[in-house]
Amino acid sequence: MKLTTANHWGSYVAELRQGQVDSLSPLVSGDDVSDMSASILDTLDGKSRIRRPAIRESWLKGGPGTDGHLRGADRFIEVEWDQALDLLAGEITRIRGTHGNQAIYAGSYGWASAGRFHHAQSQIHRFYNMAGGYTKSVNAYSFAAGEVILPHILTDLRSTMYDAPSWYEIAEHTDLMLAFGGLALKNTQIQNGGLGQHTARDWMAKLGAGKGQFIGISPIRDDMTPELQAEWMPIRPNTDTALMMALAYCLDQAGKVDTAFLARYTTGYDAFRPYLLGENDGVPKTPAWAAQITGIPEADITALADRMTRGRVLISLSWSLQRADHGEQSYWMGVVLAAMLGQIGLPGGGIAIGLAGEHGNGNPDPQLRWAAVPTGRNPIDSFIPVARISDMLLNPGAEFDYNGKRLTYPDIRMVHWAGGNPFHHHQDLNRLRKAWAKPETVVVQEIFWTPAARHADIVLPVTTVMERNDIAVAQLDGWAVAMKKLVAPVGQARNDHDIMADVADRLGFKAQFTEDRSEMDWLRDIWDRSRQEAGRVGRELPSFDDFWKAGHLHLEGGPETRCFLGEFRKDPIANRLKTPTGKIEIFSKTIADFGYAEIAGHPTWTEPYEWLGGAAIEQTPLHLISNQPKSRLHSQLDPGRGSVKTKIQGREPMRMNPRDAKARGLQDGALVRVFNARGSCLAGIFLDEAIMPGVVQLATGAWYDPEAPERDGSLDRHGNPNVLTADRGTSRLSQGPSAHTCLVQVEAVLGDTPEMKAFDQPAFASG
Ligand SMILES: Nc1nc2c(c(=O)[nH]1)N[C@H]1C(S)=C(S)[C@@H](COP(=O)(O)OP(=O)(O)OC[C@H]3O[C@@H](n4cnc5c(=O)[nH]c(N)nc54)[C@H](O)[C@@H]3O)O[C@H]1N2
Ligand SMILES: Nc1nc2c(c(=O)[nH]1)N[C@H]1C(S)=C(S)[C@@H](COP(=O)(O)OP(=O)(O)OC[C@H]3O[C@@H](n4cnc5c(=O)[nH]c(N)nc54)[C@H](O)[C@@H]3O)O[C@H]1N2
Ligand SMILES: [Mo]
Repeated sequence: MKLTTANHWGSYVAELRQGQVDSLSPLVSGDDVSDMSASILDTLDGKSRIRRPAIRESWLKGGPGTDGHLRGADRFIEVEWDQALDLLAGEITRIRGTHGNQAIYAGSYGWASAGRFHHAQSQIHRFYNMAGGYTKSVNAYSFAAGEVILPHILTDLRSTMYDAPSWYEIAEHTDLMLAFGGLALKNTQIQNGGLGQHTARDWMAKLGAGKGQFIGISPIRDDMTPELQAEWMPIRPNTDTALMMALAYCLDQAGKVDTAFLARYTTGYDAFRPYLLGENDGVPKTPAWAAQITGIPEADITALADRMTRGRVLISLSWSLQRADHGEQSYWMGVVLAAMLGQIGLPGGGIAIGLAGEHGNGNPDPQLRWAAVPTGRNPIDSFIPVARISDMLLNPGAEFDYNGKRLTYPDIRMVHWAGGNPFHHHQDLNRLRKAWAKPETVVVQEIFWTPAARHADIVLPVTTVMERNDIAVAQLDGWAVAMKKLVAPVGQARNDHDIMADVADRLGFKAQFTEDRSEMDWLRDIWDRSRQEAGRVGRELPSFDDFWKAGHLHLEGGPETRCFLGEFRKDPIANRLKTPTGKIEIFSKTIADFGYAEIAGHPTWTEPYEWLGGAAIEQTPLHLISNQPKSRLHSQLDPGRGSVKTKIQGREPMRMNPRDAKARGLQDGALVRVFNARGSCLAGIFLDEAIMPGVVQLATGAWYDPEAPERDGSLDRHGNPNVLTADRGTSRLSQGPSAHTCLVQVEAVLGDTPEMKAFDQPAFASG
């Protein structure tokens, strides 16, 4: 039997034999499905799977709050579902009654799985909204700094995704693209929510063969795929703002600034220009100045500025740029530079944000707004910026700044996670472990014994997409795919929805939570509402039954030119931006009035807290780029074949320039210890000229594997870069994560090395 299935990294036809999935092949034959696909089947019933509900031993024996510091070190006791859910319902009742709903943190950030209905975050948020509310999180790890600064100066981040210049449009119109942070093809393997067909590589080949010239400005050469035939301009990490300023300086000095554009569409150039020219700080932002900071030769900067004065120029900013100290600045300065060129709102020109960040960003297929599970309203207004979780847990009652507001950290007694892995995504895991020891109860719903599950008190086993029915829609690529149940749940795994429904039952609101609908009723409802939505924009979707039978749908429509901010360009009065002045804000009075010392009213260059030009290079001379992994989606399916085959001696590979390896006497394939004052991990060395000297690259996602979990600051045996990164907000404006700001040292590991155990089951005690 053949059935369709889908996930964040592709769509497939599954061949079933005797109740097992025999094989998966791409839904669109010949599709460039990623290596991640290889990991789906071998993890399904693999050794890392959670098979039964489990409770942390000290918590079960001593009650809530017992030995929180043993989270991650304690044994587990497997229990029946009824007992686990009674304990959970009892805890929710106790905490609500004693401390109020805001004492429950259920922000539950993370990617979970594709599927409109069984979306873990939607389910848990719907549940807690009905249970009286919870402390939530705002913004995403991906682009928190961008999400906060962009509405002040340009437009919301969502429209930079949905209206982004498409590959089609770039191929037609762009003469020169400056890709700050590159256009990493590896990142287009996935799309949040699902994707029908991988098209980015073909588009990049078209771009490479076309008239446009591409410059990858990045510490890593392969952030531009060879198909693009791009030039590589290696840059010291976190110094892009300085380069942009020098380019702006050259344009200004050459009289090439589009002053008519600035006058009509922007405000504040006159406040910024004295800074650019050094009139108020005595530092003109010249190419010579930027050369010192960026490591890019002065002449190359001057020549690049000159090339930018001809033809249609697109300034492209990756999301990675802003996951760095003062990450707001590269976005602000990128917008200013594009404004000075005067091409914002023209096809293939101006500014693009997040292109190639996922498959859909740049994909020219038609888009549709798909319906989702209604999550309701949260009656509690307590929230944190998403990456402030350790700060919150460590400092209840403390005040902090965020986007012009003075806020207070709530006193969290219970943490509940479904569909995310904070021991993957958060920075400074040693600090997170200390913070994580504080709540009285930690609940994690997971498929696998991930580090987050191992650090919980109540662990509830959850199904994968292959064990339930759902609908994958690729918001940005025009596909919808029926995700059909292929196999029976492994062990005692249950759907997040069913788990929450049974807890709701114990708390007295099951009927409200489920609306008395079955799984298929929900899918039909989501489909029917999407169909109405489509009707409003003149599109006709088939009935649910026809869709389900066909297994997939691809919206008709040719490649689209979206012309980001084109309407604003046509008529900046009628189509004013949502910024306070309705214009692009080169100077923002709002931001200036917040009075944060670290962020002025216009873009500035400020040294990051750690960088290759700073004092810390004495002890830690290498800049660590912990970018997105090529072989995984974050930490997902790390135990799977596609990821495991990339490991070196069972550890995460770390790429290093041969020059830096030679200086340390390191051979290709050697095991190393990577360390700084915050922590240390093991990694396997992969020598590669594609990494600029002074930079090392260790992707995120290796499951955190502390050698001595009962001790603070233990060595991670596997290679999770977040034991090294700093837990510091980008600035008080957005408090975004700054993972890409990190210096380390690397040394050879001699003698015996501890075994990596992250993929094993935890230790169990009998009940
Ligand atoms: N150093 C550093 N750190 C980073 C970044 C970086 O660049 N550098 N990038 C950051 C970014 S951009 C992001 S988005 C985050 C990603 O961080 P996360 O989104 O937290 O990472 P994932 O590994 O995708 O975690 C999803 C978890 O959900 C589980 N899961 C999947 N499906 C289901 C389901 O149906 N139900 C339940 N209950 N669980 C499910 C998976 O098994 C997995 O453990 O990481 C951030 N962290
Ligand atoms: N295969 C795969 N694809 C993914 C994901 C995944 O886990 N796996 N995750 C998805 C998610 S959640 C997100 S948010 C996006 C993230 O998309 P991005 O944020 O763009 O991804 P990264 O891989 O962190 O960074 C891209 C490149 O930016 C460069 N870079 C880092 N710091 C700097 C800097 O200071 N200056 C310059 N010029 N370049 C720099 C690095 O060389 C890096 O390879 O990717 C998505 N795509
Ligand atoms: Mo992300």
